[in-house]
Amino acid sequence: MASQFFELLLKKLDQHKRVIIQPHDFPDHDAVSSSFAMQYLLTQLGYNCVIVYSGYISRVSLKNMINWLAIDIRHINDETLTPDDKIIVMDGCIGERNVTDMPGIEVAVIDHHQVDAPDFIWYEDVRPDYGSTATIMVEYFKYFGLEIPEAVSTALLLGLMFDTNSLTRGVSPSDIKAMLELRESADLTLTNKIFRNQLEYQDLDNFKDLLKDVQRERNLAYCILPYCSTQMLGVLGDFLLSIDEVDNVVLITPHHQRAYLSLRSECPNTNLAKIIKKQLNDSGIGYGGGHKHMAAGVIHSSVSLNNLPKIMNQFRQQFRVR
Ligand SMILES: [Mn+2]
Repeated sequence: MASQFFELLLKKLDQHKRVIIQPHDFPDHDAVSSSFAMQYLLTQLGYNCVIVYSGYISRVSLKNMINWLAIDIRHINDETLTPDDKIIVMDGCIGERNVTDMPGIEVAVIDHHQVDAPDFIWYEDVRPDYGSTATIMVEYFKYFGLEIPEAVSTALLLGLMFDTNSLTRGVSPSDIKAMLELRESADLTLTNKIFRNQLEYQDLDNFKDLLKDVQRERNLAYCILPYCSTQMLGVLGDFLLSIDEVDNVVLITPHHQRAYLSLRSECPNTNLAKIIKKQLNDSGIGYGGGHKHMAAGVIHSSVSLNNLPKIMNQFRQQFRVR
């Protein structure tokens, strides 16, 4: 539960100055919705907040969520941050490669990834057993005895549904409780419409590429794809995981001299966050992270793309020993 420690953080924040809420870069539904909820909550408590993100938002269902729920989220290039700004990081952690170090001081981290918050943070709430940061936010509203308005509920429900793939991935009892509560106050027609329409017609080309090149080794499906967006990489990974014979997925796609990875697993004892950190961070060829059953990473541009088959082989080894 949110605690008196969060109230201590609030006491340290100046109500006359704006507070920056920063979702992780290239934010997803959970990052945007939990930031939106934090913005509403802090506004109710008398603070002035702005949501600032880095990267870009290209996924159609996320654009729909932002537009239809009128979420005020601003790009870092359109906001002037000062070194004195106080930043609350949502669904990510400062120090991780997917959280840009913006001007200002990071004072809080609220996240459900496997992360270590740095010591200089004033407040941290990291719950790797939770399916979404949205779930954590539902508990914050409860702590303050505040009702969650319809737009915020709808967004949080979407964050929870996307991150847990409709309660099939990384779910805790708290997520189920949060889902029940959110369904009471969310616009379910809008939620389902945003959730169902995840693809655009042009995305079918990525499926064609996948079906042409995908390979299988026992319960592992893997593929080095021609360029495909990181969001689509996740969609394709979930698609492969829905095949009965496939329990693990490794996808790699090159883009602008770099390469992006997406991993999925439905094996209870597999920890993909550990695997990807071992293969990329520890060997120095890139960086990655995430959860036990869902992880992502990037290979540095200094690594030749000719090495991708070799890197893929190293990942295949990880699933062989299990
Ligand atoms: Mn999340």
